[in-house]
Amino acid sequence: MVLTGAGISAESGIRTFRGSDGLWEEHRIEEVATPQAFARHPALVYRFYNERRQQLLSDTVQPNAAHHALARLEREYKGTVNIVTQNVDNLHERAGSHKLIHMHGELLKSRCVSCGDVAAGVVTLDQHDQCRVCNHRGVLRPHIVWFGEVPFQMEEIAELLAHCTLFISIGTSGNVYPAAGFAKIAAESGARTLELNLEASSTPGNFDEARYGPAGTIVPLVVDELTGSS
Ligand code: BJW
Repeated sequence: MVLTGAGISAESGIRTFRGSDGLWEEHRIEEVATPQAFARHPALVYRFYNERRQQLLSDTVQPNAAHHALARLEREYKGTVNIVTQNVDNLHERAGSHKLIHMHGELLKSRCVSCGDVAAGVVTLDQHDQCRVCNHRGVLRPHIVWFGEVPFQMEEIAELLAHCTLFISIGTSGNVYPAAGFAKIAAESGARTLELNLEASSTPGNFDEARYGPAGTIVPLVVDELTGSS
């Protein structure tokens, strides 16, 4: 089981949340990524996600060596590889990963708060958009898990945590739960735990082993070891 966070996409040009440049127009992520912020300042929140979609769809943002290495791991590893990503970008799937859970949602999807329809291929979204299924207006929100909301596919994730033999955490600071607690759960279920990060996360004690460096460099090396290519 591989858990990924914003650090794996940093070398693709997508900013992390809690790095020194991790602000959006002076707003902390906690100020724009909550249901309360969306209720109070919908235009601000729509614009935050519209800008991030524009960036994700620009030619300069491409999967990097770490995303490609994980797709190779899925193809070549002798066991099953499941990726659970906290990232809302689509760089894992563009690199060729298939067994993938987006626990915090997906940037390029919208959700109707009236009928629940989830639509893909979203570029911009605002208060006036109409749901393609129920036809109501002003009901489409980003398909994103905000603070205080329950992440997606938690039952499948619990199954993976209970049965995985190796748990690898890549590029996540360990500040946001429930993901920050996954390594501990996996370890308690008997898995070996490995952290790959630029620097130690907030929960280094949850890992049997850690390797520090840019994901684009260290993830391919670990994948080589796991597939016997080194
Ligand atoms: C590199 C690198 C390179 C850089 N190579 N590495 C008190 C205690 C415990 C919990 C709570 C609490 N108070 C409130 C809570 C719950 C809350 C929470 O955790 N709050 C904390 C702030 C304390 N959590 C929630 O509300 C969650 N829901 C929940 O708990 O529901 C209850 C429930 C759960 C389960 C079952 C039943 C009920 C929801 C959390 C939603 C998070 N949403 C966001 C934004 C939406 C997505 C978006 O807009 O993009 O998700 S917040 C933001 O943080 C985003 C990320 O996915 C998430 C994690 O961030 P990540 O990926 O770790 O990024 P950074 O920036 O923090 O770290 C980057 C890392 O990369 C660093 O370590 C760098 O070193 C590294 N790095 N360059 C390798 N080149």
